[in-house]
Amino acid sequence: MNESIRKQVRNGLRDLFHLLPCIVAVGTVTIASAVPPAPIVLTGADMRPATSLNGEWASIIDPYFSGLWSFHHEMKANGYFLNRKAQPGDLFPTEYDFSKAPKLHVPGDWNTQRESLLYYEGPMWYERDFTYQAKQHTRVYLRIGAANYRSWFWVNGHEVCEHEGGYTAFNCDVTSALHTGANFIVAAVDNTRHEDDVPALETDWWNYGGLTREVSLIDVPDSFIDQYDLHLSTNGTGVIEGWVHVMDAQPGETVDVTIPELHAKSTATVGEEGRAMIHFAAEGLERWSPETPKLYNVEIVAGQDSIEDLIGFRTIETSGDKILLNGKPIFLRGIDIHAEAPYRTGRAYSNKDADILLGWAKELGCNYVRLAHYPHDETMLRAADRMGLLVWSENPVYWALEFDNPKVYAKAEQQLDEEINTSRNHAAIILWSMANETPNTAVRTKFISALADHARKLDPTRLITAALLVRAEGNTKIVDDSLGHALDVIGVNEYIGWYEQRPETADVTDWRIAFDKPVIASEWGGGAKAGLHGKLDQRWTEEYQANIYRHQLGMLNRIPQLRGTSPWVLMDFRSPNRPLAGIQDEFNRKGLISEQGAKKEAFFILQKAYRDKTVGKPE
Ligand code: GCB
Repeated sequence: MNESIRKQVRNGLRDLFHLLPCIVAVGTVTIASAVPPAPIVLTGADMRPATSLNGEWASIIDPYFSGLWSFHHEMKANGYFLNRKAQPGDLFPTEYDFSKAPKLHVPGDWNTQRESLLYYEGPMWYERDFTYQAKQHTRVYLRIGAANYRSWFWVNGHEVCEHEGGYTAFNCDVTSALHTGANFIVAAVDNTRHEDDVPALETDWWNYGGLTREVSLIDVPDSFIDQYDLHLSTNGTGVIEGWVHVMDAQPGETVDVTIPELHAKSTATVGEEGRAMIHFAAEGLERWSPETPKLYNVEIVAGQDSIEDLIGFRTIETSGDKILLNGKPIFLRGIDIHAEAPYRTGRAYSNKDADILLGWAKELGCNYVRLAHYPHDETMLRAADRMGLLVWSENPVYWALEFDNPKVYAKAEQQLDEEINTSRNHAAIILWSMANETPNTAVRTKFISALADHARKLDPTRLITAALLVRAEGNTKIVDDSLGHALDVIGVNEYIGWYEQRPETADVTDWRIAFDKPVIASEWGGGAKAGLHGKLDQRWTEEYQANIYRHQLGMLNRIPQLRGTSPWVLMDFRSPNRPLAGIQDEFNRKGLISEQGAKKEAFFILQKAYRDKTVGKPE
């Protein structure tokens, strides 16, 4: 291997894979490899009948990237993607055997499944056998709920897709790679961090690697409904509008959208781009809201394909500095949440995880949650729809990225596309957040403003936000980050009493906000170890944290445009930035609840404020 290629391999094969599928010259051998088709984004795919591939997968750890190297250079003896079994008389040794390899559970990060993998960052190989019965006129998609961060998939030795981005679902066409009978699938997932990734090198959460969300096979007819958007129009009462896109639609094909409970039906013809525009009156519709999270069974039929989704209908707008839900001003009583699994720790993925996390938010008295700092999975969104929790959903543009790099922009935009097109029918989601705490520079503002424009084009029905850093002059907090111009709702993060000054400083802090727009106090708080008690001024005690909450809550009511708040954070979560032994032990301790479910004193302070509605303007 020559030195330059060696270096690229060390860098996670990043550039190498971007050069491929072009021709790669290695010594005297020149090999051409074909690119698999790009994965597609499906709306409502979690509602389709599916063959689950969850369960135990064989795993091979590959810290030197040998398996990926072999794949791209046809040194197939070590090409794990082939899932080769050693044969008598082989002229080369086969130095791996998935059937004897240790197992990893899918879904699930690898870090919390095996002690030796807690800190592992690099490629991991996965393999699973399954049987399949081929059907005529059917396409089969391999649905990956999320794979952090880069991933490659092979079915029976054929590469079926590659993907980048650790928090969004994608779907790979595996139709031609499958056959009736015994099949196998191999995946390589690499969570190596890079400066030009989204997020980049540093985050304040654990870089959990692996097939972290569900994996399944979905059958669809040759022509099928891939994406749709159905929402309540703000221009009329009870009018449902939107569109349904049919992949490879026949000319003149019609689409039916029916809501049986309302006896409402719309039939529309697919236009040139495969889209049928929907617009119909749904008399007697009960609007979705936190108090009445009404969901309707909606049936969509196009040719041989049909899908049934559970959708709530509501409107969301701003008017001056107000947020209007269903036309009425609302105050968002919220909490920030990471996708950290309660009790067992690791990346959250199940209905049970979602029910516990969002159940705690309800117990706090929330009507809203900020799902930080990346798109959470469908189980969280479905639970939020069901429980009546409004959602802030976030693209993983976090802290400092290479904002001047067009490739980084493309990665951020791709993840935003996947997030919106997967989740666009959740009534719970009212805010698309473009970013968290990014430096106020011209190049950053251009980057995130372009993302905001893109999000508006994809989905003009929701509000665009971002969590901004706040600057200070004495005891005045100033919100004038130029990115505010690109947002509908301004999120502000500050940590008075923790990273700056004392909790009491909040009592004498005032705010100057340069935008006539609603403001959400999107982060504030401080750390406490559950069960550690002491004086009010003793850091890490529950008393210190509770004191921050008391003073912050008093201050928030003096922000005239405040329309919501979500302190940091519901539950303690793993972060390598938090090594303080005996207190943090690699957990960010700003949770109101420990990862083992112990509620800290501050939980009850916030609960009382939310229940008594002493924070925020009366609704
Ligand atoms: C922040 C970040 C959040 C961190 C938090 C902290 O400002 O947005 O991701 O975890 O502060 O605990 O420092």
